[in-house]
Amino acid sequence: MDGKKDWKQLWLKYDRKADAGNGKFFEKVALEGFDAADRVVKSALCELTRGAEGMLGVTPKVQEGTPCTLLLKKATGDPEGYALKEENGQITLEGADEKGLLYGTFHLLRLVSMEKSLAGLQVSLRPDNPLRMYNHWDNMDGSIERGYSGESFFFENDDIVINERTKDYARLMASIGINGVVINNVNVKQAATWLITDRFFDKVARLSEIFADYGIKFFLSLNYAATIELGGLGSADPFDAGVIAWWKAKMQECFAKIPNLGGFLVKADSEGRPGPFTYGRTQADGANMLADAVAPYGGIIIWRCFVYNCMQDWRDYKTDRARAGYDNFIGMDGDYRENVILQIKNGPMDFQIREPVSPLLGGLKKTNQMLEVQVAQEYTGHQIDVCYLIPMFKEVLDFHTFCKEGADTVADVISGRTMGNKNAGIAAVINTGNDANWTGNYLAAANLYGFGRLAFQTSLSAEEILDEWIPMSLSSDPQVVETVKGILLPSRETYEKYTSPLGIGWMVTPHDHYGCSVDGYEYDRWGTYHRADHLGIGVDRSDRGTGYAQQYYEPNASAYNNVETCPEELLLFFHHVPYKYLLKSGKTLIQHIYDSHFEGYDEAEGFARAWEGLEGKVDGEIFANVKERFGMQLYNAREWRDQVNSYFHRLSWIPDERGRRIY
Ligand code: GCV
Repeated sequence: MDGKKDWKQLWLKYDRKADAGNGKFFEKVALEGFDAADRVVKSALCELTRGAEGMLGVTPKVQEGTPCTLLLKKATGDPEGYALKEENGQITLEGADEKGLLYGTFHLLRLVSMEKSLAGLQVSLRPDNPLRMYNHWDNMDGSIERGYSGESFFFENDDIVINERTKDYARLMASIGINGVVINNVNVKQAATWLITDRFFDKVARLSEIFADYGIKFFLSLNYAATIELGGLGSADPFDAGVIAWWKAKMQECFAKIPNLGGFLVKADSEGRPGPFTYGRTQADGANMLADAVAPYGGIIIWRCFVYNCMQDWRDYKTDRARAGYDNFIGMDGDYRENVILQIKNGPMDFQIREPVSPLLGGLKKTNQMLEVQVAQEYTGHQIDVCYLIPMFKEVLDFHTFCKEGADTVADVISGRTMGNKNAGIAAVINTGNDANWTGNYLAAANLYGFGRLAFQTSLSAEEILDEWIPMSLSSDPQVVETVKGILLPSRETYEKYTSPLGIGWMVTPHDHYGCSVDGYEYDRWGTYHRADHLGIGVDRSDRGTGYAQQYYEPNASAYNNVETCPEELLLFFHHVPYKYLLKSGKTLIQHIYDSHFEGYDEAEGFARAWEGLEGKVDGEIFANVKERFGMQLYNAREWRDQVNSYFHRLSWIPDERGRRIY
């Protein structure tokens, strides 16, 4: 087996599988109602051949009319939906449209890859979320903001790269149901500002065509101040007639030159990026101006809500960064154009290992919303430490916002079920780069895969996703499946245990965000404080403190407001609590901090040991890659454990009840 080739294709490696009676279904394929010349249909057929040849040794014969063993049929149904049915030795794949056909094809191949028998198969699915997007934070010089797996495969030296990986990428994305991709960083600077000009149109169009073959809409991040930087205007004021006219003409040009363009993502008035606030205008004013410019072409504007004051004084206990998203956006609920979607990070701070769900999600009742999560492991271990994030994403999706009876979970809101809207969905900051294995740590590909699958079918459990990913990516040997599940499923909680406790977050090395630095951000301008002193720790966000808890609907607001009813995993996010406070476990807060840090390290050691047991059972390169990462994770976990424990021991003077070594 060519190991390298194998690992490059991730879960689409299509190596030989047990037939399980499946080979016969791929022998004779017929199309009904679909045009074989359509680009997406072609991709589906191509994939079918590649998968059947690789996994089953069968080369499908695509023929006209029946009898056939696999009928690919156009049928009515919800957009992007499909149904699969096996009857009398024939499988019928009904696609509501070409994308449905493509997704159904990948479904079939997934089952083959998992060595499941297709006999008696019967499923009918449509995606739960209209938009299922990956956001790249790739810069045109080839670097990736918060990238932990090499450089960009879209850009280098301020130019666009198109190669074999571009198509491999599009296939991988389509196979998990991704239907939109933003290729460049939301911090749009220098050359990236020029992506919407003749300098790059040709290559951008070629790139977008590759995505079109796989039913993926192409998006770009925009520089809000392009009117100044490209247009030579003196302003980016959304009410300025010259600015409005410039964008109208620019959008006409963009949509004419980039055939598969879906719209734009905008980070404005955030972390130094320009925006409408400069001109005394609201976020809605800025978003609507752009939305009007893209509306004639069916385009959408995805506007990020990550707007906060990053020049805070740490002495100021009243200003609360957690409040900012809600405070900046709630007042304009309902003021946005129909083709604007607000993209909201899952938590009110910034992708910490544990945060409450942002109160803006569902807080907004008349505005299109998209959830933004981070698959790139910025604060969750840099794809060195293993941290399977799907359980966290599921918690967010299942959260009851209490915005509307019967349809109040975040999943309801972002799927469009709450408001009956179609411009809604979910996006993730992606964890890929040009490393041979795409994601740095091979196990981090479980997050890459899992996000797409969850976005398509929110009801899938974190474990079900692994039951797919492990056999497709590593091996279907039960020992491998069980061991890897045993590592991945608890890994988020393990990471949480040895890092910052009970929702307080941060305590990371500033800027880099890997490794422990308890006070790294404590006296800085970013609004990210733990407020620890010799008596206790935590930020008072109750009505006696910053009042953040009041941004939720009841009963969440009261639950968070009260230290007794606040979920303990978020205790320090909402309250300043004495070290001697008794938790429900009967332990004091300080003892919990000590215990969880010792436990977290021990669990990480257990993962590393378990992986050792897979030597010879998984591909050698993959084995070595993950083993090397575990070595680094253990170093990191030990530093975290000992620095956090020592810090709080020195501050509180309270000894560990179990007398373990604290420095
Ligand atoms: C793209 C955090 C990250 C930044 C990122 C920002 C954002 O602050 O550290 O690198 O910038 O979030 O989401 O815009």
